Amino acid sequence: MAAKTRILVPGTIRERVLDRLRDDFDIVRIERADPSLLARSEAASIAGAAVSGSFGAALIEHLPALEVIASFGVGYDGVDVAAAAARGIAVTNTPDVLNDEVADTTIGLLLNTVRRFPQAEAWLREGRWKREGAFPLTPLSLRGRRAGIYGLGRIGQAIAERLKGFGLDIAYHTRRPREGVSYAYYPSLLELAGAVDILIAIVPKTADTHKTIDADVLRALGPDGVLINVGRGWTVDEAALADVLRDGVIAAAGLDVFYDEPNVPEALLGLPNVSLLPHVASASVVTRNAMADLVADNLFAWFDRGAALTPVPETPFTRKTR
Ligand code: NAP
Ligand code: 8YV
Repeated sequence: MAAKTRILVPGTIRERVLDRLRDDFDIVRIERADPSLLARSEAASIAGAAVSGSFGAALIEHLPALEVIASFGVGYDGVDVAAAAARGIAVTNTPDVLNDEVADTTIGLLLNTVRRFPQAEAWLREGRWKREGAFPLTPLSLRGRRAGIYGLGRIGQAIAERLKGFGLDIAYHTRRPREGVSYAYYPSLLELAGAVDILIAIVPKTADTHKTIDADVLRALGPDGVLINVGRGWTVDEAALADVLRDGVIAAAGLDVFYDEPNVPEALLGLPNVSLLPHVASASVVTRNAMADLVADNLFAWFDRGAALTPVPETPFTRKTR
């Protein structure tokens, strides 16, 4: 009987990924993506990997027979893609299956930020409605606003569709204008921020997006301005954001992602005009299961048919061409 293909799984991953792979692959688990946890002899037999989180160059280098890394999540910034591409190793992610969930969460976070629903519920639960009367009217509303989307990709477009239903005017910034959309395009983030009063960030973590939402961009958003970030915390200068929220330079912010998760800056935690979520935009059972299935299906497709289902653009390899 032929030996099963060996798949490395560093750290934790949704159990459903392992359940899907167990019968067909030999799964090797290590506590974290650290090459010192895997003897050279064992490392030599690893042909694939499934990971949720980090998979660095040192681990890739330690695995001479590695062909494919299936990453859980559409953002694959935890994987050293340049190191993988240099060796002809395919990297896959989980696009599309989470678009609607993440877009739904974005709208929920926007409403929580603008209309202060978490605070209103706390008011009720604390008995203040009975004792003190109605929850104060919210100074902010979605009515009459213009939303700017920083990153009009798969998820950005799903967010825009929802915002249209709310009757909002929509604009966007990406590096290149997107064909087939009628929203107003701004060639720079600063110009977009100056033209809207809601800025929604849904860009990947790359060298080009680091702290691009800085004091200048936030100032351009203006005193009624609302920032929503569902992309990566990496994109926001959090110290500048805390300053502008404290000083009323912008009105409010809603954040699902942070620079150094799970650490959230005290300066943000202490502010009343910020709504915070612990990176839950895709975190429903149905959507996380769909993501888990796509991780597993990418490994099956690679080893059974020679090509992954959703390789990232930097690694367009097949088993034949690698
Ligand atoms: P996508 O389809 O690749 O879209 C990315 C968008 O960002 C594209 O419109 C792209 O347009 C734009 N972009 C990239 N670099 C840019 C830059 N330097 N300046 C301006 N625009 C830039 O990706 P997606 O599937 O929508 O996902 C986007 C990101 O959301 C993921 O990478 C992930 O980090 C994050 N995410 C977060 C959660 C969560 O749980 N909070 C869940 C899912 C995804 P151009 O290439 O034309 O610039
Ligand atoms: C996940 C995400 O929370 O897909 C992404 O890029 O940020 C989220 O959907 C994460 O990748 C896995 O926990």
